[in-house]
Amino acid sequence: MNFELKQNALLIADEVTSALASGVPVVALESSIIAQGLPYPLNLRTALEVEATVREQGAMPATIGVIDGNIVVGMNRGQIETFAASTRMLKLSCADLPAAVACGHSGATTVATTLLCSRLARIDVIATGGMGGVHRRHFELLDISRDVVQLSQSSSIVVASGIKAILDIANSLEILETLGVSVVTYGSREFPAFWSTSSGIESPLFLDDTRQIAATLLARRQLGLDGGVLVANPIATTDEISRSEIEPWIESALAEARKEGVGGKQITPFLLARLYQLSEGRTVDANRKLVVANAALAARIANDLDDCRYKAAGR
Ligand code: PSU
Ligand code: MN
Repeated sequence: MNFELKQNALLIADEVTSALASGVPVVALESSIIAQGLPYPLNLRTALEVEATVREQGAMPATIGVIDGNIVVGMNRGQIETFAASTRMLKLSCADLPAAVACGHSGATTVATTLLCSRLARIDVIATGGMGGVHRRHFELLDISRDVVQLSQSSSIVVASGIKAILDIANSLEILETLGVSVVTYGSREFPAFWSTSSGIESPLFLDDTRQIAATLLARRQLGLDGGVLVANPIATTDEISRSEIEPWIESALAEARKEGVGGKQITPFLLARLYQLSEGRTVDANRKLVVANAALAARIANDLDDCRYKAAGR
């Protein structure tokens, strides 16, 4: 077989290139939440609302996905629509990305892959819904999201509403600490639980000044520390589903996954889809609101990051 590796599989949208060149803050957005995390057509509505929110804050959105083997940084509307409507888009984690690039496949990027691709494009800030972590069944099947490992190797900021509540939040925080990721909760002392403001766990750090969050990433770089910062942004109390209400649904979705033998990269989309049904749409509505709020906060942090750099350069 004649096989030639492409010279440059990184396609950065013109708008994003100009923003990066002229110092307009850029926020990277993942596409697995579109292709696997939310149902159609709410996934499309959410993706567009997230992009519009970033723009309203004076920043440039860059939704990332892999199209025919190219890493696209700044997907256009048609591309986002295709990802939203597709029922069979691949979910690409870091282990899958090289083969997708080599073979010319298309697929959606998780937080982990988005971290990898956004570093290639020199984008420092990512917004998502909920960070991956240690799965609750880890004691019988070791399942730890690549999101955690990748953030420990990427000098970036991920803004999320904590770690998804379908996971083992306490152990996820432990492994983040082991790997040296800075975990900061914005505006609260308690670490949030994705759809709920409360996890019952005190946050490792809390900061309510976005400039201090930006400075934390720069301080990591000065200290020569690899890896980045997870910013946990609690869902608004008016939008949340309380922990006591959601926990029985999570338990029954987990029991179903177990019965049906769902595992690997299917488990997260399966649980999110079951919770959508069990909650009669409430989890998805909350998910949409929290990811929009995370995008707004990410844009402000990206802006502060640029200001900090500007000052540090003594200009
Ligand atoms: N946040 C959401 N919905 C999602 C995700 C995040 O609100 O669907 C996705 C992200 O792409 C994240 C992935 O990286 O879930 C985690 O998957 P896994 O547990 O297989 O690593
Ligand atoms: Mn996994």
